[in-house]
Amino acid sequence: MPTKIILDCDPGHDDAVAILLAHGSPAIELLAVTTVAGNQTLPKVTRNALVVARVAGIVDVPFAAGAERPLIREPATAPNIHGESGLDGPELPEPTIELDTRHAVDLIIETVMAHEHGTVTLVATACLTNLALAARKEPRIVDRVQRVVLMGGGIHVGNRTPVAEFNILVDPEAAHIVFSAGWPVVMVGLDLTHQALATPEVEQAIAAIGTGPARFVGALLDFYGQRYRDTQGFGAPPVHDPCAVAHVIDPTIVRAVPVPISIETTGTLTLGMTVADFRAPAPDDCRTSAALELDRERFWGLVLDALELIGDPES
Ligand SMILES: [Ca+2]
Repeated sequence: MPTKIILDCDPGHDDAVAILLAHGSPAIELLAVTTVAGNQTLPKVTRNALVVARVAGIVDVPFAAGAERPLIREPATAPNIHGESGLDGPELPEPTIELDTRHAVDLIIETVMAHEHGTVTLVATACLTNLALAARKEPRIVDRVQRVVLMGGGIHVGNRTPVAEFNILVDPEAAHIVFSAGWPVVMVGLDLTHQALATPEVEQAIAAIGTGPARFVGALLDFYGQRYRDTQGFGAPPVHDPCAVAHVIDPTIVRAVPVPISIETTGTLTLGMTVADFRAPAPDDCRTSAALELDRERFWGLVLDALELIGDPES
């Protein structure tokens, strides 16, 4: 049985790859895609999600827009990495599916409540505003979802600051709500995603598939890789978001260990830090875990297999 997921995202180059992986993997049933302001403004990331739906040939999954800003803080975007559109690089076709009229928070709640207890996984690859609002609006979902798997944070490294990762830093109060809600949380942070580099060999393997979606991903990675080289000193770009989807598909590819994790919401130098306590073995009731080890080859194998399976929807 494939795992049912709701994907909450802010496309975003790596979000686009996450959507394609979720759609193309036989191990995943994509129930809904929801968007939140992050890499770019809400209208831009929402449009981008619909663009990816067209490229991937997704026609029967609801897409809904959510929070247009963090709970408390001022909005922050990442045009330095994702460009003015949030998805710069490839030509972006006109979307062909309509946005669901519901707010993302309501779509998340209704979808979770409509499925059997313990069968829906929430996958978040953006700041956690929508998930926090959903948990507050309908607290029963906290017990009802199987777990939350999120790309964000990091144990030993940040990207937006020395110790904070973008998704967590943009809305640390929302992250605090999600990490302390009581549902199981798997944090797929920078320690893990910095191992998921789109090397020239990976780009060549994607190009060799030769389909429209593969060319789209290639153009995304060209732009994204250049920005990572120019602004962050990476030789090849870390493709963060599909790592969270990969953990759902196969936890032996993205390996996590239980550890208590708290979110810094008041530090002057450490705001948005995901503080993990490795001083002792995690207690039995620990609900959080951190992904630390990636099987790189099998991870890219999942992405390539998904692209192969998606084929050429527009031809
Ligand atoms: Ca993202």
